[in-house]
Amino acid sequence: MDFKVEFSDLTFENKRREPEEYHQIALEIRRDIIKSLVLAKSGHSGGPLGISDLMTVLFFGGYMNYQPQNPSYEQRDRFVLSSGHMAPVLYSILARAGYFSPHELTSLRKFGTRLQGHPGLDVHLPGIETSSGSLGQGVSIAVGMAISDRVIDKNDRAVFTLSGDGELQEGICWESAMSAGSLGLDNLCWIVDNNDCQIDGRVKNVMSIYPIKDKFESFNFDVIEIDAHNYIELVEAFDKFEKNKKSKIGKPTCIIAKSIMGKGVSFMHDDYKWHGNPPNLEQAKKALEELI
Ligand SMILES: Cc1ncc(C[n+]2csc(CCOP(=O)(O)OP(=O)(O)O)c2C)c(N)n1
Repeated sequence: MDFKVEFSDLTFENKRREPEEYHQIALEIRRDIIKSLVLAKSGHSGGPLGISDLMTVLFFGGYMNYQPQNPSYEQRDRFVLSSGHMAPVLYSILARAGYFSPHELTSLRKFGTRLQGHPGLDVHLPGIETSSGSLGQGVSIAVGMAISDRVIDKNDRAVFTLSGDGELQEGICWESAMSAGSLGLDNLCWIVDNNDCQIDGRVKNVMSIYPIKDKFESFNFDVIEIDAHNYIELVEAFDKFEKNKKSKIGKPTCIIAKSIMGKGVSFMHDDYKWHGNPPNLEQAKKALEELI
């Protein structure tokens, strides 16, 4: 098949933008996801595509304080991808932010590279704050980071973490939520990727975690429900978190982001069977034709 995978050199600044600009960046991120996965021949397509809009606003909308040229800059905000299997979206975001060359995205899931199937500290990829992939552990680590910032060091840093909705079936998530809520960690923003899909089907059918909002509210979170593909709602949600943190509201923020697995690619749209599969060459070509 006549099909060559190439990555652009584009990088993006971290600043407030108009919705159309976010849309264009998110398209680049989605193209990266498809390209890196078709080369890897394994990995997760659906979740990363579904959360691309949110990740774009978070990293390229001026909501996180970070310095790609100085990744361990002490005052940086931290992002923990608790759904470690969604690594392709994080790798693309970090490359496009300037942490490493976008050409490194060709090495996803290859032996000995820094872009392993799940983020790992052992490979020293700039921008990765912790290893993750064992569901539930990332959120507990993020809560630990938020405790060290707010309770021990008393600094102004923020901690963002992203978990899946299926991931909420792990008991450790609720221990983490209880700690965060009872300690009033208003420097913590917990994002739930609510696509209602998980590896074996619909979350509500496999083992329901609904109502998500009531559960987080009962643990003292300020809960915001949004459409994860609406840039206005995304911006409002992150603005609200900033406000909560600044005014020291005494509650962590939870953003329930209603997303669509496989968003942007017609044959993956809202289909849990794309949770853990890569596109083949033909499918990648078709997906890239749609992502323009
Ligand atoms: C502790 C643990 N158990 C099982 C898995 C295998 N696993 C990886 S992703 C996944 C489903 C997660 O569903 P969800 O969080 O909704 O992610 P999505 O399908 O939306 O990508 C499972 C069971 C794991 N990574 N960690």
